[in-house]
Amino acid sequence: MTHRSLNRRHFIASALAASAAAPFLSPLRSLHAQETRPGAAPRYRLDPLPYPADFLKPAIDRETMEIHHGRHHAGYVRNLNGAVEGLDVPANIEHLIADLKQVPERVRTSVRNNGGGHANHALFWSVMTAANQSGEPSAPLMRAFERHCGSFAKFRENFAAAATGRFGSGWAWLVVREDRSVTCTSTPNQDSPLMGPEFVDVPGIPLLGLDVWEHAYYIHYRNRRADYVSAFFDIINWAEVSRRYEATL
Ligand code: MN3
Repeated sequence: MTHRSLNRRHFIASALAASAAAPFLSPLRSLHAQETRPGAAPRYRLDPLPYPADFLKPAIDRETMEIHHGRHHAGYVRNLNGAVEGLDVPANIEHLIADLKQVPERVRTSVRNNGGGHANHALFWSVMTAANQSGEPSAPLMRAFERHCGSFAKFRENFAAAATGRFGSGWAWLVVREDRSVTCTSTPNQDSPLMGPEFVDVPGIPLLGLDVWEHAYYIHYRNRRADYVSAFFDIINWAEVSRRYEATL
């Protein structure tokens, strides 16, 4: 193992450990508590949405939320449980996808897609809230935007560009990199920055994620992804994103 990958492992592990104390990981704590006897199933669980399905409208409509959570996210969890059946894997979904190389090769692609899908959507629900509760980034996060992106406005520009520029299905991200800088990036499919340099262009700890698969916006926005991305900025749960950032400091 290279020095670099040791560093990355240490970075991911310490950031995950730090963030385990934060309220936003309470769904993940419940996954932890669920780790039971070998062979017990299901290993991973779909938590309910942390708010009613119409809580985010008009930015995101009720029907989209119901289908997205109740069918798409549920499908990732179900398929993930099928893929890891009988395997000794971490109960914490973020730990699982941060160490895909430990997953047997025959199910690695399925765990990458469905484990990524589970982790990404769990994060996604948590970083959104009603527009009148969106708030603003904490002072430390605002300083990080200024230092690493140039300004908060520039962060928004970069994040929107990552979201609208991702061809096909994928995600836009705000991540903390190993050098502790924050930056915007995107991934295809259900890849997560947590998966590391073997799997993604910009590895790191995701603070904010935006699903830009068509299933995330097509009912209301049809093909107008840019309008969906623009509306997303109104419903970012800045308290949660700031907590995630401060857990990495
Ligand atoms: Mn989705």
